[in-house]
Amino acid sequence: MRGDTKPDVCVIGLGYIGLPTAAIIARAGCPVHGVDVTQRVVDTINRGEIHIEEVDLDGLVQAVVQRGLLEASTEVAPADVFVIAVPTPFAKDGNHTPDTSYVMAAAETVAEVLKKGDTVILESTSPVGTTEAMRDAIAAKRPDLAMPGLCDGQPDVSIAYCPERVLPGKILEELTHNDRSIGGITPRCARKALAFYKRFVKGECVTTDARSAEMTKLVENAFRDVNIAFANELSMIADRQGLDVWEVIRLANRHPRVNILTPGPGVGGHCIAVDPWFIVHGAPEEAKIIRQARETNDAKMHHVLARAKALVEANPGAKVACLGLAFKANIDDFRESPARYVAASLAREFGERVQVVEPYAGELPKEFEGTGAELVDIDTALEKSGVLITLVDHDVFKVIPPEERQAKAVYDTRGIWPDVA
Ligand code: SAJ
Repeated sequence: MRGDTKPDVCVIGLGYIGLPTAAIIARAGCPVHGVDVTQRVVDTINRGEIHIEEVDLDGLVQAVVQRGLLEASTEVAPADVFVIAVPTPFAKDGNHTPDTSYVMAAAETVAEVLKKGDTVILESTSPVGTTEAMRDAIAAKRPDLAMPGLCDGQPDVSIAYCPERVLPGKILEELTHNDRSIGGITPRCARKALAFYKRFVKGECVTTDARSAEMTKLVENAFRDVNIAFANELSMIADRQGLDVWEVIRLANRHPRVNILTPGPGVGGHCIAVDPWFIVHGAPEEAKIIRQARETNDAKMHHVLARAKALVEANPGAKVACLGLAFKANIDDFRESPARYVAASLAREFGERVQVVEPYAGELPKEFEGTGAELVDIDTALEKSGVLITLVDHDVFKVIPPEERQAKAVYDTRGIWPDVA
C-alpha cells in the first residue's frame, strides 16, 4: 500500500460472499480484481451481470464494473490485499470432516504473487487452525518472505482471519453494518486487516487472534443450531403429548428471560447445518450438545415427513399442496432445503396427487422429474387441494385467510397460521 492511496485488492472466490464483498470493496473506491475458477462466472461479472440472486447486488456490480473498479479473471493478480472467500465443504468421507483444500489451493496461488507489505485475509468459514495452516502453506512456497508468528523481527506480510456473518437476502446491508471480528496471526496482522475493513464496514471491527476469530464464527452458527434444535425437540414432544407447541412457546416466551425460537421442518442452508460439525470434528469428546443439536434438527425433517405422509394417507384421493421449497422464508435459495426434501419425498410416494407452490421457482427441481407432481400457483392449490402442508413461512402464505383453508386438512410445520394447531 502506498501512503493513503486506495489499496489494490484481489478477491478469490466470487460466490455468495466473495462477489458481494468484492463489489462493496470496489464501491469504497479500491480497484478490485476478482478471481473465480469458473469462466462463465468471470464472463458474467465482466459484462456487469451476476450469477447469483441477492437483493440489490445486480445494480451494484453493474455500477462498479462500469466504473472500472471491478474486473474478474480466472487468474490471481498481484495486489496489496488478498481476500479469500472460497468454499469449505465437507470431505467426501461421510464423517462431516471439513475440507479446507480450496483454502489451501487459494493460498498457494496467492503465494505466487505475494510481495513484502501485502495482507492476506481468509473469510471462509474454517475449522480452528486453518489460518495458521494457510500461513504455513504460503511460507513453504515463499521462504524469501518473513512470515508472522514464524520470524523474530517484523514479518514481511500480514495474515488474518475475518469471517462474514451476513444473512442471505440482506447481504449488502449486513456486510456494511454488522460488527466484524478480525483475528490476526499476530496483533500487528490484526491491525493491518482492521485498517482495511474500516474502509467499507460501518459496524464495529473488533480485533483478536486468528484462532479465536475462527471459533467465533463456528460458535455463532452452533448457538443458533442448538436453539433451533431446542424448539424442534419441543415440537416433537408436543406431537407425542398432543400439545399445541405454538401455544406453549407463545406462553413461555412471555417470561422476560425466555426466547424460544421457531420449530420448522429442519435446518437448511449451507451454514447453520454445516458449521457446528467443524466444532464437533475439532473436539468430538466435548462437543456433545452441539452434535446432538445437529442430529435433532436432521431428525425433525424425517419426523415432519412421517407426519405429512400420515395426513396424506388419511385423506385418500385428495390433492396435496406443499407450500414452499426454499430453505427459509422469502428467498429463492433451494439448496440444502428440508422443505424441498419433504416435498420431493411426498412427490415420489404420492405422484400426481402432489402440487407444489413456490412463488420463487420457475420450475420444479430435477428430483421431481417423472413423479407427476406439478408446480402450481397458490390460487390453483387452494382451489384443487384437500390437504395443505406448509413447509416455508413465505409472506405470501401467511396472508391466506382462514376461510380459504377451512375445509382442508392442514399440517403447518412453521406455525404461520395461529388458528391451526
Ligand atoms: N430456522 C428455524 N427456526 C428458527 C430460525 C431458523 O427452523 O427459529 C431455520 C431456517 O428456516 C433455515 C435455517 O434455520 O432453514 C437457517 O436459517 P437462518 O435464517 O437462521 O440462518 P442462515 O443460514 O440464512 O444464515 C446464518 C446466520 N447465522 C446466524 O444467525 C447465527 C448468518 O448470520 C450467517 O452469516 C450465515 O448463517 C453464514 O453464512 O454462516
